Amino acid sequence: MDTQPAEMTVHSAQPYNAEPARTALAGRELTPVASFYHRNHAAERPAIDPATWTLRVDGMVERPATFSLGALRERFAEHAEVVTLQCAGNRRSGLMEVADLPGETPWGPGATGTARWAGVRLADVLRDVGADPAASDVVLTGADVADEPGEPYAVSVPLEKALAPEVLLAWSMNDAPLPDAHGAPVRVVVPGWIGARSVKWLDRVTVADAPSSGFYQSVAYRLLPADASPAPGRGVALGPIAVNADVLSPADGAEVPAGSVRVAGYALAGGDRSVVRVDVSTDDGATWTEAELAPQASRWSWRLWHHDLDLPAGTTRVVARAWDSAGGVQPADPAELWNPKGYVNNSWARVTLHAVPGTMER
Ligand SMILES: Nc1nc2c(c(=O)[nH]1)N[C@H]1C(S)=C(S)[C@@H](COP(=O)(O)O)O[C@H]1N2
Ligand SMILES: [Mo]
Repeated sequence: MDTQPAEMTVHSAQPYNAEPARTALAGRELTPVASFYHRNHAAERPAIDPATWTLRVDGMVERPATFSLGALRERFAEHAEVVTLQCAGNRRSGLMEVADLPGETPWGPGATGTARWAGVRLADVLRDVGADPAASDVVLTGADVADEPGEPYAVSVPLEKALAPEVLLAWSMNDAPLPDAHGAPVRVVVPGWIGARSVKWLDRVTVADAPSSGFYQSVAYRLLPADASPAPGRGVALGPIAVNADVLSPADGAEVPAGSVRVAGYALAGGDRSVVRVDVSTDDGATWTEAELAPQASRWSWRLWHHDLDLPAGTTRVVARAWDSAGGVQPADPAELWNPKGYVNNSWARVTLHAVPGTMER
């Protein structure tokens, strides 16, 4: 795996929010850790000693329990899954071109990445403590506390998803120990759901009869109509990712030799849907050609695609859109998608290429 320090666009140093260039994600089933985006809410990463770390599991359970890392490893079988994480704010910059989103991070195309995560199934832990089947939600709390809102990072997922076999308490990423920056010693990985549900630096798992009342569940990560303002409980809590795709290479604005140019990207269906088709257009969606889809590493990972274009000299805007197995297709226009927190920009992917005639050295 690539260990070179990758160039990241740093949106903020504290909290550390950074994304790779789109080309760093191109053509790879697994994103090297050095090119994996970072999305944090607290200025400081919590300092956790894995030797003394414990996970508390409580709430509506028969036997509340505390597990050390060693206890998790001994008691439960290890499972690995290739999973794409994607921040709900990925591609927010496209919404900011429609109308400003003050205070929100202007993510480009890189707030997403795919890794092989290994750890134990949350379901196995919940069964071990006797989670009450009458419960509805599982609250996942991290050890990090942001000054605003001054509470630990906590969100919830429905009990049904928490019990699904793909949801992991992961201690490894791309076959190496989970890096501190990505939530060591243990983070949650909730495949198919927005990145916000994959809680890092996991501290506590609480079985409950309601979603988390914390800020990150009740105010943030909710989709609001364009004319509403965020307030507790308003809007729709985001869960499964909406079908999305992007062009990953060439870079937006790249100069390429005229003639045959390979355009490559990813598509992600989200939830338990799958990508069934990706189209490419060079006439702003008047006509489309189907791209070639690569085999998928797992049902929870993105689907890489490519398409060879024959580009005339001059400027061409390349547009791509994906379809999912529920018949969902990406919408054309970010203006229709604009929302007050700037989530879920899944409008058509667009990059502009400048093709230069014949004389370029190859
Ligand atoms: N404890 C904790 N978990 C967290 C966050 C956080 O700030 N604190 N950010 C969430 C969000 S919004 C995303 S998109 C992913 C990002 O994971 P990464 O930084 O490993 O890429 O972590 C999620 N889990
Ligand atoms: Mo996120």
